[in-house]
Amino acid sequence: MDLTSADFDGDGDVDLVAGVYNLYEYRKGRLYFFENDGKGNFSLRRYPSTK
Ligand SMILES: [Ca+2]
Repeated sequence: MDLTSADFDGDGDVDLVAGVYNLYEYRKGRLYFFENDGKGNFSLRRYPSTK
């Protein structure tokens, strides 16, 4: 799993993105986007892999 932080949606708060991959079946990899509400609370926005 990889984790990175940046303001991905441009609202001024630092968000988190976690990438989870499967070495044997790459199509099962997933990307999780945690949106910061500005108060330090993160809401999960899940993005399925599409390719
Ligand atoms: Ca943000």
